[in-house]
Amino acid sequence: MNQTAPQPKLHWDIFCRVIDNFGDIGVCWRLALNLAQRGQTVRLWVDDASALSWMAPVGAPGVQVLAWTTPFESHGVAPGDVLVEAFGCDIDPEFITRYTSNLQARDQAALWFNLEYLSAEDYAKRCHGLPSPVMSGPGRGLTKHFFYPGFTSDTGGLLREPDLLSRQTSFDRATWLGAQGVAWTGQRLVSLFCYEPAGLSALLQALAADQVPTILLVTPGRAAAALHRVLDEELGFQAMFNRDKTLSFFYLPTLSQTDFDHLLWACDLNLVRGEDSLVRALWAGKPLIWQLYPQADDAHHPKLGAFLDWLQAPPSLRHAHHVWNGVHPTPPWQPTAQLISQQQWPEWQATCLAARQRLLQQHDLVSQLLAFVANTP
Ligand code: TRH
Repeated sequence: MNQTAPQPKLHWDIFCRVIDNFGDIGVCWRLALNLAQRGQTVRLWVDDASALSWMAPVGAPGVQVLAWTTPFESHGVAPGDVLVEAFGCDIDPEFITRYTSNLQARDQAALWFNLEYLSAEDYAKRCHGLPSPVMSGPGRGLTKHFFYPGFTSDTGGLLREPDLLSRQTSFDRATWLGAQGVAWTGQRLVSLFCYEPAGLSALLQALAADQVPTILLVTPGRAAAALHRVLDEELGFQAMFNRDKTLSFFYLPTLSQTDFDHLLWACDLNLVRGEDSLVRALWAGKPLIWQLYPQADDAHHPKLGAFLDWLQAPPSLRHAHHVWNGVHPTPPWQPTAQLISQQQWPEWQATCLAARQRLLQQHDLVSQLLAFVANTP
């Protein structure tokens, strides 16, 4: 469901600091693109745009990427109508000073959002949309608003571009795989995009032990490195591991975000991580196992629990998530082959499709942002 009411054409400034990995810029780029697809004009200020060279190699009409430097060089750019601070970054005071005086001159309220991380935990519902009065600095007296993405209609929703379903419908799996050089003759396909999951060895053993031939499509970077480590240091010494070569490996280059989506649509099971790839795997509508960004205080454990509850995951899918994330390691008496097997596929598939269907009934994140903006005097 997309909100279709005509929207004012506004100028947006999105600010993004790349802390770690690719999620910060990945989410901000998708947000910028999504806004531009709906007629908005977007400047994306980012302190490290290097990943965009492969994530979004051709850019997008309506989106301008600018270097967010320290000290801030605004290059004389006047602030737009809407400000978005992604993931708790702070916009420079010079820019806020100009934004504030523009608002005062036009007698307008601030359109200033603090875009937060995605979680299925209850706090996202409680905090979504809350005002945050600015008490000091050049923006003193203005009000920002918290914008929490989420999985239910009482949150800010998920990023979903208007043409997603039509693009999925016209996607041809065999053609796309051929173009990537994957020699696919009907094998089960599993994508691997992860950190260093506790359950990697268990999953590889389970896939190799299953009767169905599987190709693991491995993304570069941490996922490929983690795989090599497990193969070299653990499984390489086990004579029985993958003896029949049921499991084979295909190493991918970095893909554009568009092709990363295609990868998820092409696979039968997606192993994803972080934030943006989880959302994309949900839209792919295939079984998925999510690795959360590991946090020192195990804050990712309740986050995983909340997601599995929302997903209405059956016990086998919960178990796979727990093993994958090292939440409850596989008890020694449980054969790892049970972690994943062909019998579970229909149930996992039905669960993920039902979740996708629930999400499709809700407003997407950009529709909600636009509605919020349209309703602000
Ligand atoms: O890279 P991530 O692990 O990012 C994470 C999360 O954002 C998390 O919330 C944050 O706390 C942590 O970093 C520090 O995973 P994520 O969010 O899935 O982002 C990956 C992006 O990279 C996503 O937009 C998809 C994109 N991508 C491609 O475009 N091409 C590729 O080939 C690959 C492997 C990824």
